[in-house]
Amino acid sequence: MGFRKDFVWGGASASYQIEGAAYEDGKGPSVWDMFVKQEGRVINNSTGEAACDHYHLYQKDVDIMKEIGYRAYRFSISWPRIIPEGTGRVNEKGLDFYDRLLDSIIKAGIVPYATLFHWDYPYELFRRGGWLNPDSPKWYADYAALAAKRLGDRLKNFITFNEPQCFIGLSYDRTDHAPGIHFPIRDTLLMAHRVLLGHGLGVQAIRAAVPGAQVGYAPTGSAHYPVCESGEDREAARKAYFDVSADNPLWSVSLWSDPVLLGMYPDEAFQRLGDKMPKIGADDMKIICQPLDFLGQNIYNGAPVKSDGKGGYEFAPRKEGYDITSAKWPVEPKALYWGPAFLWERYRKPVYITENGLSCADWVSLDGKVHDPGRIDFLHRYLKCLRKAAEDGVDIRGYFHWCVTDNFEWSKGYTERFGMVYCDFETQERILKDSAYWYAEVIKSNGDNL
Ligand code: GCO
Repeated sequence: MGFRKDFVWGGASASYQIEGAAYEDGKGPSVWDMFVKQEGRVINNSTGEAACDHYHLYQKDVDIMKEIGYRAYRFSISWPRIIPEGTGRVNEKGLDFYDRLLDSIIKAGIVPYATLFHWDYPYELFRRGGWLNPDSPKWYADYAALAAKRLGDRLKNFITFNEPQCFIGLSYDRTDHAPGIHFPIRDTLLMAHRVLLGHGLGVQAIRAAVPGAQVGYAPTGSAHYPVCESGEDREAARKAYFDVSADNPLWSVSLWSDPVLLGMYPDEAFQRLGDKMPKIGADDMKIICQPLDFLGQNIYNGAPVKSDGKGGYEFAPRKEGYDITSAKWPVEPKALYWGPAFLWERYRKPVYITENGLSCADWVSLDGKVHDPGRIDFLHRYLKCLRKAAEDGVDIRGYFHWCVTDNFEWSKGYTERFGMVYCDFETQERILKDSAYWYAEVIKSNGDNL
């Protein structure tokens, strides 16, 4: 049994976190370029202006991916690098970069998966109201059309959005991420609706430009799991996973995925949010719910849930001193069993884990190597759970480890190392960590060695 023979093993990254070259070759500013200039927004006031200098060192990175044996690589395209003002004028030099990158990935025998939007929103569009502007879905679709037309001769796998929960919730509700301005929930829900419309129009644009394209979506969410696998707790965990909480509705899985995959908002959204929900136009749900080829899901953790005995759910306390990563996120391997299982049950779409991983306090040892036994153990546990889900009938197609190289971790700057490859941000030297050699063996055996 185990994973499918054609299982897609790879790693993921995002443009602003690795590319650097923030002001080179005609790239326009993104909200992140402007956000990092504000004192105190990012730890140590770090920026992604240079990051991993992947813009210049991409060949080195692709060589590393080849050495690890990646079958696929998920990267993101920077919208303002190819359309500096977000709409209109095209920056050929920006497109040339993605041409070079794609050629190099394909030459290495790796299949490219491109995320069209991983948070570096064009600053000029932000100044025009961003996702509150009624034209914003069309701006996105025009950008998607350009990227698909220009790169679609080699690029066949597209992901419309990465973690809308974050680029709306963390950006416009909690303000930890760019542009970092708080809006009332009524407005953030309207932004969400426009993002969803952008997704639908974007899918149409990609399909029109690239016949046979495989198109998916990559939301996130904590994947809750039952304390006992028995009926009641299981039902409770499912409820918890797909709930829309009144305090933090933008973090919901169903609010963002039901419209896309089922053509409707979950009932809980209307129950909890009432008239704060956006007005839905006659054709909106039809536009939003385009046929998709796969559901990408970013899963890092989850929480134990049990039945409250009244048909509802409650979170079960974790033991004192439970396992955590450097980012203080809980270690919860079961999330990679129950997350895909619940998603498959509800949406019946092939699932890709588009991100999973952890940050560790990695450094270069006296022997010149980077030893990260914690990462190996973490991934080993998680991947065993994912394999079990596949064996139990969940249609799991692939797994992208987050991340290839250590990089700019948003408001945490360079203080969190998520990579399988160590990056010295002063010298730009890369060193494969022990986990990279371990992952190479996992890929070689298609996960049978786990
Ligand atoms: C995320 C982002 C990544 C993060 C990673 C670790 O999707 O949240 O896609 O950019 O770096 O999740 O926090």
